[in-house]
Parts: sequence; structure tokens; C-alpha cells
Amino acid sequence: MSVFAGFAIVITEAVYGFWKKIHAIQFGIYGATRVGKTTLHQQLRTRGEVPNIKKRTVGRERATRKLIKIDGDAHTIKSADIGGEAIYFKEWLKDIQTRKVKYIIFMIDNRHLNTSDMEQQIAWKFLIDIICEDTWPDGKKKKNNDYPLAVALWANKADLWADINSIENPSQHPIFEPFRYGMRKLNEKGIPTHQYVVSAKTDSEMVYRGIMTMIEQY
Ligand SMILES: Nc1nc2c(ncn2[C@@H]2O[C@H](COP(=O)(O)OP(=O)(O)O)[C@@H](O)[C@H]2O)c(=O)[nH]1
Ligand SMILES: [Mg+2]
Repeated sequence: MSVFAGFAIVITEAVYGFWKKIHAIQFGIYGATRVGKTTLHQQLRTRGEVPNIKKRTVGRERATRKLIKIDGDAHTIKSADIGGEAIYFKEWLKDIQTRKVKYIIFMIDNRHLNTSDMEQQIAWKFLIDIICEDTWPDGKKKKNNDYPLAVALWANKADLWADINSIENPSQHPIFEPFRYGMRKLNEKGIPTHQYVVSAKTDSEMVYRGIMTMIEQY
């Protein structure tokens, strides 16, 4: 290899590394109220234990950039914090449509295991329906790149309900059971799904690894 060719490769890699850092990948983070969406946003900004969040998120906040750095790799993602109450579901849709969201994280926690409350399942069904629909609500037909590359289900607050190291196959955990029908619908539409167990409040390493895994595998 000539000196020039070697030099060109080094330059190309440097440029690619730089591009990866500045080019923001659009992420959409959704889920019912109090599952930990705002905590996850804090975690992506501050990297460390996040204090208890008491304030409810109102409407849709402006999308902001976050640098995701792990194992010597770095990407920039962009996401907007949105409230999880049903009145804000239409803001999730706007977020997906206006930013052309590429990766979706739907957060759940363990509350649905102990109550007959269907809040999280209803939020999931709403999300599945708007993703799988062939048209936008304004009647415009979706193009191929209007669909997300992957949808991840993140079971949050693992510090409260799981001994992470003892979960052999997280994707088979019963916490995901009520959400499997929706995952099947996404798969039938050609959209891959990914299940992940995480603690957004206490484990920054897991959060960053989860984001990186999505970007790299899908
Ligand atoms: N133990 C624990 N609590 C969490 C975790 N993530 C969020 N919480 C708590 O759950 C509550 C709701 O979190 P928040 O981020 O406001 O949820 P949002 O409504 O989805 O934005 C807050 O009291 C958080 O401190 C977690 O990973 N572990
Ligand atoms: Mg919130």
C-alpha cells in the first residue's frame, strides 16, 4: 500500500468518526406516564445517577442532541421529551412524523405486572397502530423511509424488580408478555424489535449500551 493510500484511509476514518459525532440520529422515546422517560433524558445528558423526578412532563419539549460514547465509539442522537398521558399521544405522532424518527424506544416499567391497569398496553397499542398504518393522519401515503429502522421495548426500573445478572435471556422475560402481540405486528410489517432490561435512573452504562446496540444492529 502506498503512503498516499494509507494516508487516505486514515483521513477517511477520521472524517467518518467526525461525521458520526456531528450527524444526529433521530430517536423517539415514548411510553405511558411515570415509566421513566424524563429520567432517561436526564441520564443521556448527565451520565450518572439521576435524582428523583417529581415533575410531570407537559406536552412535547424541543428535541435536543445527546452524545452517546461507549467502548471508544461515539454517536450523536436527538430526542424530545414528551408527556405519557393519553392527551399527549398525538404529540408522539407529530414527533415521529416531523423529525422522521429512525429508532423508537418504548419504555415500560413493572407496574403492569401488579395491577389490572391497562395504561401501558393502551399506549403501546396506540404506538403500534401509528407505526404500522400505511398513511399519515393527513392522508399522505408513507414512504419506505417513513418507517422506523427498529423499535425497542425497554423494561425500566430493573433496580426495583430484577436481579439483572440473574436474567439469562432478557428478551424472554415475562415482563414483555403483554406486549408480544404488538411486536409480532411490527415484525410482520418488516420492522425488527428488540427487548432490553434497564435502569435509567441508576445504570448509565446499560443505557448507553442499549442505545449503541440499536444503532449498530439495525
Ligand atoms: N427505582 C427507579 N426509579 C426510576 C427509574 N426511572 C425512573 N424512576 C422514577 O420513576 C418516577 C417517574 O419517572 P419520570 O422520569 O418522571 O417518568 P416519565 O413520566 O416517563 O417521564 C420518578 O420518581 C423517577 O425517579 C429507575 O430506573 N429506577
Ligand atoms: Mg416525563
